[in-house]
Amino acid sequence: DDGYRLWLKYEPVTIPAIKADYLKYSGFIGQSSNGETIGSASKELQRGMQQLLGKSISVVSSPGNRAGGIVFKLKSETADKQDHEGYQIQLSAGNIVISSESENGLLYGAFALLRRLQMQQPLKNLNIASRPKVQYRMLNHWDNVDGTIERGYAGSSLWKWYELPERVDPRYEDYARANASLGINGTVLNNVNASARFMSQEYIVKVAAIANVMRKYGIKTYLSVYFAAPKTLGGLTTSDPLDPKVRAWWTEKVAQIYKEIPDFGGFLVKANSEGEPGPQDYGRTHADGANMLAEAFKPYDGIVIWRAFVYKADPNADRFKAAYEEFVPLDGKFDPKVIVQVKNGPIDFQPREPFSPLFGNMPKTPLGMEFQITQEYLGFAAHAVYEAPLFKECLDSDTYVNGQGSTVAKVIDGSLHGYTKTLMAGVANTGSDRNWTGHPLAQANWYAFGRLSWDHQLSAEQIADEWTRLTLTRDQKARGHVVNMLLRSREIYVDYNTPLGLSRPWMGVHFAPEPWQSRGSRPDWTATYYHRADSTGLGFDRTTGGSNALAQYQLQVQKQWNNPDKTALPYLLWFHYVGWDKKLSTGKTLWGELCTRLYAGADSVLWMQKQWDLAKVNLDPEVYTNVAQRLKVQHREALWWRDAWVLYLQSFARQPVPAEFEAPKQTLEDVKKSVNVYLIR
Ligand code: BDP
Repeated sequence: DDGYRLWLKYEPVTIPAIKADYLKYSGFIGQSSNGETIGSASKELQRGMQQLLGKSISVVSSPGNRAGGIVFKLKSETADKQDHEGYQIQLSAGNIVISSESENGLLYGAFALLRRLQMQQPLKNLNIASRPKVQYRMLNHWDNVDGTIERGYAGSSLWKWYELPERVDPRYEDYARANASLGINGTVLNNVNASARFMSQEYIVKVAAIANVMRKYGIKTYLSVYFAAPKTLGGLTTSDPLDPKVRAWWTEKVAQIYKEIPDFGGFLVKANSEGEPGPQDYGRTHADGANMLAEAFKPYDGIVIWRAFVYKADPNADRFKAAYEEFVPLDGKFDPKVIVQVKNGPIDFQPREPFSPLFGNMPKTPLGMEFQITQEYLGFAAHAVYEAPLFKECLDSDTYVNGQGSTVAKVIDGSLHGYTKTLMAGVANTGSDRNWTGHPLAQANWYAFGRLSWDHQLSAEQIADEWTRLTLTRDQKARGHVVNMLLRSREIYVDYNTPLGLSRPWMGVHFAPEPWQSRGSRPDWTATYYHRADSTGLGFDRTTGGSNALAQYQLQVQKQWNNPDKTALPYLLWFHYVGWDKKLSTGKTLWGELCTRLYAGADSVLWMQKQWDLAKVNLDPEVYTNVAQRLKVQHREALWWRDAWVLYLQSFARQPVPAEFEAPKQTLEDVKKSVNVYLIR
């Protein structure tokens, strides 16, 4: 198994009674309306049933009173937009009936049915009704024109710009199928650090060729835009959003795009962030910039997604506070076509972050969630880290803005503030590698993101079990081992990588440990800025005595985190500077607890290897070996991380490694040398 088929493997049904049951509905597929997306739904059912049951099924356009098939039923639309994409699957008059108000819904219903059949679940009393909790469920690709992917670890870009539009790689369709099977309905094709080239007619027709494939699977295509494009591409003297010529340029540009892509999704914008141009270059606000673009979309369905990932290079500022400070004053000032997209945490996709204080604090502006699926800070494609627990931890966090139970999930699904638009985006981890994601287990993260964007109430465990069943093995015991390992993997990673609320100990490429890195092109691009280790202690004081970032949260949240004695240990160093000898709730000192976690984390990778081995007989040999080898890399690197932290922090704490652990065999200088190798050109 080379992993190409992902979770859409449709392996033959092996339980005879179940197979007999399924065969009862294999007489025909009833598709009475015509449309591209419903056509894809029928095609997928044909493909799935053929492989699951070994029987080819024909599609009929007027099933009449026939029984013994699967029938699509398009219902008339109701006012509720979210119902629109929902579906029902029921047994009725001897058929399996999939009904929805939209073709997208029928497609999602078909995939949901196939998921069930793949899991060999009985059809008795089949009665499923599901609707998405979030309206825009999308992937963000950080793919560049030259085929590279920013923070991509699975080969090069899927999009072959130089071949397009004439040659349309068949892989685009498999990509679309995989996404549609999860309910993902949008994709941003290019990097947020965008090239203006995507706004040229040459590229618009290339994008249109991809959009033609996506459309068949209910997926809208979006582009990231370079805010200064009116200047660099359009030849204007300015890109000032209040300049009439600039506005006209964008209006014209958007019209040009819609000519080629009538269902174009919209723009994603990174502006005045990490050196990207933006409205502030002209003394304007984020709202001025976003609203100008929104105006260009007025005649169309498209939207503007404006990112809130901003921070200035100010040595005295706390980067944690930056997005809130820039965006909260703009609440209510954005055009209704704008969604502000916020990363889950206040800094940047760290292995663990508190939730972003923007959530709950912009009731008049639809805020969308940005998760990172690609493992920029989670060990690239070498480490197995199942991300659903990370996503869930954020979604389940309570902002308390409207009292207890005001979770981030309720901000995102719009129920807390009555948002008219809702969005969840994931920075994609796909690439040209045959198995799409490099690490075979990283497929689970794409899967988990998609499933949660449809229904954030699913549990991390449920999703892991489902994915494992569809992708790796149907055997219950083997599944247990794999799921167990997946569920603990993120915590294990945090333990050897950034325990107790540490963050950003990386060198430039975010791969190797470099907690000693103290010089960078800006202060907040050094490791020491974040951990603040010195001879007396460690951690970033964000209480009133420090940066007071905590004040950006509701009182109840502040109470959770403002007292170092009461702060949950996973968040301790996010909010407090703690003395080396301070006794923690575990009974150990800070130094002792750090060592314990770093050692336990690294050792636990051996435990992961064991879980994987226990499942071996029920796994495909190719997949088994691939993961087993990567787990060896992971262990080697976990030890590297452990030693780097222990030796570096020890130079401040000046204490021995607790007796129960074997002190690192190397010196700090040795570790530094081994990291420096990665910096040599
Ligand atoms: C950081 C990445 C950088 C991205 C940036 C962003 O290191 O490559 O461009 O986020 O999200 O995590 O814009």
